[in-house]
Amino acid sequence: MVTHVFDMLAQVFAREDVNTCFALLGDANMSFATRLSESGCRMIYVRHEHCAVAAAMAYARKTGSTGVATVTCGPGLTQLMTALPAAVRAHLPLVVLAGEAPLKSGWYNQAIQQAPFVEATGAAYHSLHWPQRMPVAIRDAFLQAQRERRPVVVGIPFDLQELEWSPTDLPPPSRDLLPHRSAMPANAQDLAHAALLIGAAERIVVMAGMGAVEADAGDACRQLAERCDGLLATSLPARGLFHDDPFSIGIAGGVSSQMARQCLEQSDLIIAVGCSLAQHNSDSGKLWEPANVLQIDVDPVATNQGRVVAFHHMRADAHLGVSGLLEYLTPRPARWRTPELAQALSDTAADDFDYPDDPPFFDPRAVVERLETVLPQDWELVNSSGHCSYFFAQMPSRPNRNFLTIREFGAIGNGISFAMGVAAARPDSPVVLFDGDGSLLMHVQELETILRHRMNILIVVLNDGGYGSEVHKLRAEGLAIDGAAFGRTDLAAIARGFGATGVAVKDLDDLDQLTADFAEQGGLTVWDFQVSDQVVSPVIRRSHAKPAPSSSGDRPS
Ligand SMILES: Cc1ncc(C[n+]2csc(CCOP(=O)(O)OP(=O)(O)O)c2C)c(N)n1
Repeated sequence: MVTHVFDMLAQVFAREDVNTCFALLGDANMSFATRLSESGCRMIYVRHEHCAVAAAMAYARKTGSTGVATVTCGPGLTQLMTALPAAVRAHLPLVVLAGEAPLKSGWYNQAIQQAPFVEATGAAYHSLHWPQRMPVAIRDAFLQAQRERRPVVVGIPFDLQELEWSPTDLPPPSRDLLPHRSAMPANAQDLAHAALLIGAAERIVVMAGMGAVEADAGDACRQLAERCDGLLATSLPARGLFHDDPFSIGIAGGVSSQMARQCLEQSDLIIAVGCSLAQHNSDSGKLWEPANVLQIDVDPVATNQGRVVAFHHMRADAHLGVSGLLEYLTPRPARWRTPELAQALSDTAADDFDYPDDPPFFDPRAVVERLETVLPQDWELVNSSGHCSYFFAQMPSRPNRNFLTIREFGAIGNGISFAMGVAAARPDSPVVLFDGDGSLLMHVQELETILRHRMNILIVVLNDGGYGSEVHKLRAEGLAIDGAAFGRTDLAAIARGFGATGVAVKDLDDLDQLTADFAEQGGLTVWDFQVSDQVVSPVIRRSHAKPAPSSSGDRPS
């Protein structure tokens, strides 16, 4: 049998231990993808290229491996312009094999300069035009993606892929070459300095980010908080790292609960562990002063996203840094960590702003409160974006190991893809996606992919009849909401149209039975909750503080 370059490409990917690839086929990648599938790799064939890369992102986050996707040239590649920057900002290693237009033709309708598109997103692009070099170049793409923690796209003209290939030895895979990176301990001087800062502070909050999650520093952070009479918090992606600790205040950031905001305001030292101190993490600097921040990180920074974020730094792995610090600290009496505070933390609603009932629509807070109690603890949860994400962020009992949110590029429409990536990574666990109607409809075609690949996904939609984020902001500015309030699409009927289970939930008391039904049947289910568009998250109440009357714009449901 004749061997082609596409056979070799598939072999090189297989040697990189790629066992899952998200794909949408076209002339410039279908031979490669088909061979990769034949090599035993699980192919997840999606309906939009964006979703291939977005699903690979969630897969990479959940498995700790490099996410892999393949798209065709030209229009296949240009569809990636929202997913790639999101992956860059979330520091996710991906390798994407994109076709390129054939070199032999003087004209090709799908030809476009691909490198500028990809490079504009912050991802790397390598155009491979010399077959003999491809095995090493692809291996190096895997090395680069892992070392730089960003997407690397390799573009290969499809006429080159069709060339005959004389089999030769393939290079050792990236796993044989990637330098072993031992965790970095803290420097003794830095530890002493940090201990002095801690000694001088009275109200300390230990705040963990994804660096702490990855370094498995959760227990050390709990000990640190206990030893210095401090409280615990996380960034949004690290939500749930301290879910069962009575002195956890939950998420630090724009979506903080009212209690968390109070505690952060009282704090005189934030110890940010493995946390990049992004804008939203401090609610754009509103939650604390940078002078009160000690950052423990392998790559500490003075500024991030246009702000000074920390004056005190310790360069160390999150786990080793915090454990080292523990040796320098003696326990202090519990003045802040009182039983009364623990009680208040567990009893106080995230937001108790009073909104009048708006029948027949649910208050989104009531929906989330009920979901928090009925959904099994070991199901995987995926939070999407939009106004509803504030409400879905308030599920304090959920552990981080079953939680995923990737929001660094602020794009809506990723929820379904992220849920598919998680379902691929954790096939034994049901996945619950929390989404808004606008975000879901942006890539609703993927319901078919979920069904075809027999994934167990429950989609919970807070359906407020449009782009709630925009509706609330326009209203607050006294502007017409027509461009964002479209009326409530019947999402349950849409789900049924795809062949899934769709339920328009009318009574929260039905949720126990509905949960039991989904647990038993599996597959794809959509729960459509029609929620009031009059309940505004505190995030928007704060940022648009001048409510002005305007019509609700609801179409009768
Ligand atoms: C790709 C993209 N397009 C537009 C926006 C602007 N935007 C932010 S939130 C939002 C509304 C999302 O609506 P939905 O998913 O229904 O959630 P809701 O805000 O109603 O809770 C929009 C359009 C965005 N962030 N990303």
